[in-house]
Amino acid sequence: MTELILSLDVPDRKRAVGIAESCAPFIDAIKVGYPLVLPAGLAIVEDLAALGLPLIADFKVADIPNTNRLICEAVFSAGFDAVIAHGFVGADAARACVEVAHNHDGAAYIVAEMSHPGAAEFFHGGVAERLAALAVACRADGIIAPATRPDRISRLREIVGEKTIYSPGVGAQGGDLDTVARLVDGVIVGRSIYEAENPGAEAERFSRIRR
Ligand code: NUP
Repeated sequence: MTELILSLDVPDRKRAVGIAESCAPFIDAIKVGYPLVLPAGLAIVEDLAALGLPLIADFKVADIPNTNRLICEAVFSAGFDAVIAHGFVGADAARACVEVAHNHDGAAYIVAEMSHPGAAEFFHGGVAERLAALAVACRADGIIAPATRPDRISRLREIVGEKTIYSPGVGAQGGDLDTVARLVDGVIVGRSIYEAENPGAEAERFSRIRR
C-alpha cells in the first residue's frame, strides 16, 4: 500500500477547505505550504483538523539551528504533524528540526532531491546521496525524492533503506503514478487533483495506489 498525500496549494482558505473535504475519504494526509498558509494564516490548521488527517507542513525549513528550532516549534504548536526541511544547511540545522518534531511526537522529512528540471543543477553529482545519508544520520523520519526521476528514487532507497520516502512530481510535473507508487511510501499530488473539475473524483482515481 502506498499513501496518497494531497498537496493543498490552493491560496484561498474556503476553496482549500472545500477541496480537502471532498478528497478526505481518498487520501492519507494533507500537505500544506506557503501558497496556502501565507494568505490563510496558520489558522488553516484548525479548519483542516476536523478531517482527522495528518497535516504536513511543507516549509522546506532551511536556516541556522536556532531559527529552525523556532520555526518548527511554531509549526508543531499550530497543530501540524510533520515538517519538511532542507538538509543542505547541514546536519546541525536539520537535526534541530528532527528534535523538535520528535519532542512533539511528530515527524521530520529531509529533501534529498527535488523534482523540477533545475534540481539537476545542484542536487546531482552526489549531493542528493549525501543529503539522504544526512537524513539517516540525523534520525529524520524519511526523505523527499523526485517522482520525475524514478531511477533516482531507487538510488536514494539504497541509502535510506526502510525509511519513509515521500515523492512529489506525479501528474503536472510529468511523473507516472503507478511507476512511482511501487518505489515509495507516499505519493504527493497537487495540481492534478485540486485543479480537476471534480477534485474528489480525481483523488478517488489516484487512490488506487492505496490498495
Ligand atoms: O522536490 C519537490 N518537488 C515538489 O513538487 C519538493 C516539494 N515539496 N514539492 C512540492 O510538492 C511542491 O512545492 C508542491 O507543493 C507539490 C507538488 O505539487 P504538484 O506539482 O503536484 O502540483
